[in-house]
Amino acid sequence: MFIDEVIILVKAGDGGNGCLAFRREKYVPRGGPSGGDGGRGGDVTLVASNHYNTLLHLRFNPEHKAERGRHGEGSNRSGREGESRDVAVPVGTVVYDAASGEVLHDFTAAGDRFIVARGGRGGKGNARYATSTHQAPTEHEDGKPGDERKLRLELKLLADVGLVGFPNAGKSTLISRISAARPKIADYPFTTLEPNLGVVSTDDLRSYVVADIPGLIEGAHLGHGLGIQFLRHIERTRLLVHLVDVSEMTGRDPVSDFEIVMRELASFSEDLAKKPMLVAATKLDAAQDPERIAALEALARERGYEFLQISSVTGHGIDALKRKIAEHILPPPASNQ
Ligand SMILES: Nc1nc2c(ncn2[C@@H]2O[C@H](COP(=O)(O)OP(=O)(O)OP(=O)(O)O)[C@@H](O)[C@H]2O)c(=O)[nH]1
Ligand SMILES: [Mg+2]
Repeated sequence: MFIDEVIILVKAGDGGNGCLAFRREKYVPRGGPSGGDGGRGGDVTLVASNHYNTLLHLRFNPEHKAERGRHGEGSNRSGREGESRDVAVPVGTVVYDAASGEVLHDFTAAGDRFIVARGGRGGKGNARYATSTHQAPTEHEDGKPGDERKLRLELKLLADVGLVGFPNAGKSTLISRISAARPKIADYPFTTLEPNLGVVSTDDLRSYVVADIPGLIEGAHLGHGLGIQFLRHIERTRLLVHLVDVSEMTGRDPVSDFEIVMRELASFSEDLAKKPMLVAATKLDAAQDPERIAALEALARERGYEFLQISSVTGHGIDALKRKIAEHILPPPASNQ
């Protein structure tokens, strides 16, 4: 249903050319053929990695080339092999040939490798063609070109982070602020009728997926409001961000909003209620009464949750929230790739 997709071009290294040469040495008249073979070109290999959970890094970087093989040289020296190139993709990526639509590979486990473009063979040098009756061969071969192909990569997105809260708490506004998702936003409850997913990129070009789901109200587990059915979309997330509107516009108490949503989560599933969670007070720009915020903060901290204050309108606290989320769910930066 939610699919991340990217087209990339992969080009393996060409093989190096075989060399045409004859031995030339003092006191050795008419030395034999001595042209070395060209080196093989490098391969391009896709490797499944847990360090990525979207294809965003490839969108910025759609071309991947491996090095060509070196040409052969005289004195029977073969050319060096071209260096191969690994390209990391998230586990769950399906690789298609973009031209034919054929499925080439389905990555299911970290560390899985699949060669998508093979390097060209190096050409033979003239030394290879020598026989007893053909002692001064001038034949030599050019290297073969490396494979080049366009691939379409597809990844079914699973949300890493779920946004929960009352209707109108500002969930859709937040996801539109931190990702390219453009869900409908309006000043009435139940604007969001179906989950939206957004890919959020961090400063170091990593990314995670956030799900915005319809708001919860008291009795949601009994079928009130839009019902609790959408919570299954966030059952497998690693972190919840609980948004609580602290502006006076709600006419309600943020502490009781918070407790109602927590009760609904627990009625749906104990696991969901026990998931790691950040609590974010929203609409700071429209909140007049610091007491309301302080009361919510005290409750959140008492329950062991980190507490942040944001405004999606002014941008206040948004970067801090993005960083906090990344700290919770992303592994430390990969040392290579
Ligand atoms: N002043 C102010 N208004 C905000 C802020 N964030 C959201 N809003 C407004 O609050 C209203 C509801 O925002 P949504 O993002 O649609 O809320 P939601 O939580 O997705 O609501 P549902 O989809 O109905 O559950 C909209 O009118 C937004 O413009 C904020 O930081 N400050
Ligand atoms: Mg919404």
